[in-house]
Amino acid sequence: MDSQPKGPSNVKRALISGITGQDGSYLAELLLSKNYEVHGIMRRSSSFNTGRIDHIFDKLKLHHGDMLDGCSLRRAVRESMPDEVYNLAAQSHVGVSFQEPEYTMETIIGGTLRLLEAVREICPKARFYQASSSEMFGNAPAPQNEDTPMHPVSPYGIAKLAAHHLCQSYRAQGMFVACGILFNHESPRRGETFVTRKITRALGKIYFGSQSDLVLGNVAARRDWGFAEEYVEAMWHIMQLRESSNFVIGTGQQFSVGDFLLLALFEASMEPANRIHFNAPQYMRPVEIGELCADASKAKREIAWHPRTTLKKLARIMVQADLKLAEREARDAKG
Ligand code: NAP
Ligand code: F7E
Repeated sequence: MDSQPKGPSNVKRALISGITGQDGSYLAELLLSKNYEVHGIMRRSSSFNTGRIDHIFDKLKLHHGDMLDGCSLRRAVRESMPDEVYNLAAQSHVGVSFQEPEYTMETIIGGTLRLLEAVREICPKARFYQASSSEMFGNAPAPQNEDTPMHPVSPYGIAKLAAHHLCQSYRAQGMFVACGILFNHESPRRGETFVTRKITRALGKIYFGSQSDLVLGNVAARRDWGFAEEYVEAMWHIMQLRESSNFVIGTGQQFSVGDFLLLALFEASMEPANRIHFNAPQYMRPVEIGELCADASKAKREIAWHPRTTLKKLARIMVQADLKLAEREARDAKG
């Protein structure tokens, strides 16, 4: 069955897996601003998991589904009949992937396969975006671009590379399947266990007295960090091209975790040196990637995408948001 019957107004429809995540929420906002009908797949949880999309909840069409459940994915595709599918759902934490390798592989490889198959079966002309990752490069020398050989070291990176290869196969079979190889991107909506947000959230809580110490792992690791809101713009642009291909998206600037910590401390005007601990064994990874840095020249050339937010500015945005959040929590706690 082909799926392109549009509504009377010819409105484009998008389906986002992982709509409740950091990127899903920014992408949903972007697509709504472009007048898309936005559908999202959200999984059942025993507690609310819609905090990042509550402000646009009424404008979205949400479908219960899980990347492990092909029936639910097929139903979501059938009910939404999308023109564009954005596959953002994943167990996305690299550290956790060492402890939950099977679940990580299942959500990322199996989940991507199930969604690709559902699209091929129900709406083969729909365009498909895959959230590939710089973690796929492993310890390949920086800077990394679309042609850099990939040697992933974590279960997460290996799963993302397998899903990336699956996407190349479906593209070769004639589907429009675009892969964005995104480097780390952060925001005040970043999950609180990723290192940048862990740092800014802790500074806010330490400032307002609800946390005593910040315990970190390897602060020497170097990453290429950008602002998530700008990265979802790249996703959309990649999906509007005549032909699908792979794009590296990143800033081209590399900083260590320690550098980010110093920027965040500066923005918060804090010096709690004796409360910050490094190299804690529980946060060290069995295998670590030393440095990642994007060569995003293809994106600059072909979709005119370039990052606008420096790491210093990103640290300021995140610190200010987390100081406000911690202040609100402190006020609520007092009653
Ligand atoms: P995130 O905040 O962790 O969001 C992940 C989303 O996937 C959430 O909506 C989560 O639902 C959903 N999900 C997880 N397991 C699922 C399952 N079994 N079935 C259905 N949904 C499931 O991640 P993000 O930072 O927005 O990243 C989006 C995508 O880009 C991910 O695939 C990630 O691996 C990839 N990526 C991220 C970065 C980055 O720096 N942020 C870089 C490269 C690639 P809940 O809200 O219920 O947990
Ligand atoms: O770690 C080090 C850690 O967990 C960054 C995901 O979005 O980006 C993300 O993966 C670095 C690593 O991100 C702590 O060892 C030190 O070297 O914030 P992270 P990540 O692993 O780079 C890629 C591109 C994705 O695709 C992923 O989905 O920071 N680090 N101390 C720490 N990391 C954490 N989480 N916690 C610490 O205490």
